[in-house]
Amino acid sequence: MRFDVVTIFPAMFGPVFQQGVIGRAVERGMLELQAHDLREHTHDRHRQVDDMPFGGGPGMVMKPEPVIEAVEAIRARNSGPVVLMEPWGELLDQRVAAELANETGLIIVCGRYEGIDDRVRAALNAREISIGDYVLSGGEIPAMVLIDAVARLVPGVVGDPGSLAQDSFSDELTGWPQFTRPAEYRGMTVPEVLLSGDHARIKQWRRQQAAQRRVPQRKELKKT
Ligand code: 9D3
Repeated sequence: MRFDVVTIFPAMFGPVFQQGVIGRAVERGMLELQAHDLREHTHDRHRQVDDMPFGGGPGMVMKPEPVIEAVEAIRARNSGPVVLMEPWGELLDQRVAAELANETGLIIVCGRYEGIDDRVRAALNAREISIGDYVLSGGEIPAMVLIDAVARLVPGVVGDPGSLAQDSFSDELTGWPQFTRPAEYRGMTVPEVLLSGDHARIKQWRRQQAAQRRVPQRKELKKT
């Protein structure tokens, strides 16, 4: 799967795409990730990517032409849908990530300032996605979150498919309490059942613990 990101801060993406599961998948050629500098698609001397909002008001708005021309340049290599990272977008969840993982690629535009000129959304038939109801300073970190969530669903990216979606999405999020050696540390012990070797009892204990984690702070993590 191919991810092309349009941003005024392409350097933010280098280190993130070189680490861990994603970094290894890039090295193995399963994923292609490229960050494109929006300023490369300006035509004026000041390489201006923003301008004052029509109608007045504070802040600046991302100009439409550099964004549309950047996406047009990427189109030759990436036929996937365009996603605009915007704080008012559709909330990212595992269902949205799984849907996007079916694509051969994504073209992701990171918003900055007060937002992107609204003609871009219509012109590119773009989907707007937010990662949650809190205010960040731009769409770059949200784009990294989206790429991580989608990329690990691409077959072969996560080495052990058993560590992916075991029984359900909510189980994958919830999991159960984990312990490793030593069996006792400063008087704190590991639940006896995990040392018992009784796999049926262990499975039952883990299911019950996972259910308990969904109560009370995350009641919305129902079985799906
Ligand atoms: C009142 C005007 N605000 C937007 C309706 C201004 C504004 C706040 C924050 C404009 C841009 C931003 C920067 N955030 C993002 O670009 C962003 C974001 C976020 O802040 N939270 C969660 N998901 C995302 S995706 C992109």
